[in-house]
Amino acid sequence: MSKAAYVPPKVWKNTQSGGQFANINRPVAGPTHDKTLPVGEHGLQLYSLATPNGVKVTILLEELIALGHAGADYDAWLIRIGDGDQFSSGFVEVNPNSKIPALLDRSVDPAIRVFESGSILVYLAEKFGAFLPTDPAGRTETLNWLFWQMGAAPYLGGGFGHFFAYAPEKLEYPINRFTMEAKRQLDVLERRLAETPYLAGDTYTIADIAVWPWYGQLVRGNLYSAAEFLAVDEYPNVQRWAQTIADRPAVQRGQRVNRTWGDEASQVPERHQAADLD
Ligand SMILES: N[C@@H](CCC(=O)N[C@@H](CS)C(=O)NCC(=O)O)C(=O)O
Repeated sequence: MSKAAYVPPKVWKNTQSGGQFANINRPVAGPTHDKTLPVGEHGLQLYSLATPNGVKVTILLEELIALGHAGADYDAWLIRIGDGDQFSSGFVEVNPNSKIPALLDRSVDPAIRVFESGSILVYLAEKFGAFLPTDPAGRTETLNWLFWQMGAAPYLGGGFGHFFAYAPEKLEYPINRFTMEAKRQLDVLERRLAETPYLAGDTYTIADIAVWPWYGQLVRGNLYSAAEFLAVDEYPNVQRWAQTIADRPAVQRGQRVNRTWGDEASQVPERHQAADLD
């Protein structure tokens, strides 16, 4: 028997429709409770969780530290988004959008807040002069792919991933629509990475750091258990690039920070010094 078609009311009403994350979805912004954020001893205070958007920042910080930038040492505090930590008054002061990752740079006076993972990557790359080329062509191509990721990934995560993995029912229309788009995006990357080793050209940049946790992990079978469904063998250049990045020690370290799932040895819920990862 087919389900009765949904007829939208004249004015939308908030009826929870279930599915993973239903408990944190709400139609308004702003804090739900008063709570200040913890502060550690380093200049950089990161408030995050090891989701694809979160690990972009910890991977870059670990890369900067590996390059010898002592000022990139950081405190990483856990924000449990399933428990609503992103709605505390302290978090909302750092990110009015209530999403991880959020960074507070207290090494400058007054402190600078940085939210949106793409903005955080640019901020850190410029602060330390690394992973963002300075010549106009290289810088622009890096930003092209960084902004591509910021615009594209919601179709992968909020679209494909949501309906394929998390929605309470398997619905053919949205799964088809977003699979079409996810595969198109993978083909965009495949064609680019057939031309150059990294997204912006010959060097590894913040564009690769932004795209890898989503599309690199997808083709490596680590996102939504969707590798077979998406026939990821069709994207050999994306796979080659994804493996090259996965092999970097800083990428392996960065992925463990603020992680509270998977095998226990890989979990580092809070990071305050390099030794926490050793
Ligand atoms: N465009 C944002 C997206 C951040 C985002 O969606 N974060 C998710 C986790 S990956 C989050 O905090 N969700 C909690 C919520 O929506 O309440 C960025 O790149 O920083």
